[in-house]
Amino acid sequence: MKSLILILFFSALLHGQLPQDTPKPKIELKYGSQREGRRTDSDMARWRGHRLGMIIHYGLYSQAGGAWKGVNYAYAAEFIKANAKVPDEEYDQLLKTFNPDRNAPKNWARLAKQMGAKYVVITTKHHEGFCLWPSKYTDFDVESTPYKTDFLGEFVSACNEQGVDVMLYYSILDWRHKSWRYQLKDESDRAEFMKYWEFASSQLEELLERYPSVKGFWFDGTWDSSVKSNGYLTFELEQRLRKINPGLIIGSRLRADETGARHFDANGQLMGDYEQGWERKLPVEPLKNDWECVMTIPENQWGYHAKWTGHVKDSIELIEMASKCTALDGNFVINIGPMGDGSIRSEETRLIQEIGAWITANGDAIHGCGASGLENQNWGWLTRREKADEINAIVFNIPISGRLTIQLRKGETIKSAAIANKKLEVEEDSGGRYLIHLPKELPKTAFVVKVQVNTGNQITAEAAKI
Ligand code: H79
Repeated sequence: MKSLILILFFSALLHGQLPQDTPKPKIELKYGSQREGRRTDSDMARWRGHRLGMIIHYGLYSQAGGAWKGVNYAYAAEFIKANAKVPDEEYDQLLKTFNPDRNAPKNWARLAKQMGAKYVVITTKHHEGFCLWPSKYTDFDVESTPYKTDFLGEFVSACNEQGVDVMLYYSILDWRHKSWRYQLKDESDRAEFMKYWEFASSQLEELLERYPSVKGFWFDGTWDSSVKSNGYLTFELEQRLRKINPGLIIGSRLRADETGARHFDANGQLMGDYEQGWERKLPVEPLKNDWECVMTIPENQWGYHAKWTGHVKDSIELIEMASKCTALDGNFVINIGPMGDGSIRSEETRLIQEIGAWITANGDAIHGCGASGLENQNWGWLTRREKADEINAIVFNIPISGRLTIQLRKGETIKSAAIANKKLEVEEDSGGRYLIHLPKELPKTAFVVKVQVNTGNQITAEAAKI
């Protein structure tokens, strides 16, 4: 009898029938995720294929460069109003001196293209509240400055000319608008906040109507209780925007559900189109959802700061991050913070040129590629174009042995390997393991070994989810 009970117990364990193994019941949500798995339409496939982007932080804060009245504030330059506790009237003086070079929009679009960025995210309104386009809904905008004309529109046109897609950054949090609330303590707060929500929603619709070529929104400043405890508002806003442009791409940061869960609903499903929580950090393995990482060049500066502190990334570090993101099925977006007059600091110009030069030579291992379906090795990152029988081995760390290990899956074999059409010796080990012998003379920077693979029946959706 005892043994029968034991057998029944282990059999139940094996089949996952014990109470502790029963899956959590699904919570009925009205405002949660609207989709299972990734989007499969062509707009999303285009975004996913970009892999490399640029984000630009530009606003009134760009003129201050991280200092106020001669005092330097080390924390993020775009926070200068908060860092230096500048009253509105005093901050407003920056309107009078906002007069960037008229060529800035064209120059930035050209630089994005030069870097190999396939899309640009630009701040239309950051936490400070200043709008880079002439908005019907506020005077705190570019029309009230000596620049006068539609800076954002000029930038969108310049990007269109360069063939670079545009996404618009918009901060829901607004330090300037009188009706913004961090939390809703009573009915009067709620009434004001609803006014703010209508203001923000109208502005977003205005942006879509003014710039129909825009591909999506990059939302920020949605973490306060006023927003997250009213998740239905973010749901309704998402629907409202998709009505204007059904192909719109919206990151998860906009969204909260009715339980207050953000990015992922209470059932753990992603809300919006891609994971937007990868700010200045990268995952360690491919994710099941689409995702994007935004990265600063210095530690935590987005807007222009005259005095960068801490470690400043170099081009190879950023190129490796871009390669890693592609290998892990995500997009990589590098931030620049133009100066008040619209010019780009020399450190950023140099990085853009160096990254661009590398991408010109090796970009086909990044653009349009994704996870290889193989295990990444210590020497670098493996990427693959959908259904391709060619794998890109992007090498950052040359093994002392002079040999690259590649572990294929059952049924796959390597046909050949080459660096820039120069064939390399390939040695077969056991169990699908291959050793690629590197030549003595190697490029001075990261390089790509193209590996032709006989895939047998292995290339399936799981192999390269582009
Ligand atoms: O635009 C750049 C920054 O200015 C902006 N986001 C990037 C893209 C930014 N705003 N605030 N922050 C970055 C930092 C805010 C961090 C916190 Fe929080 C908000 C700490 C607590 C609330 C995020 C949400 C981390 C924890 C909860």
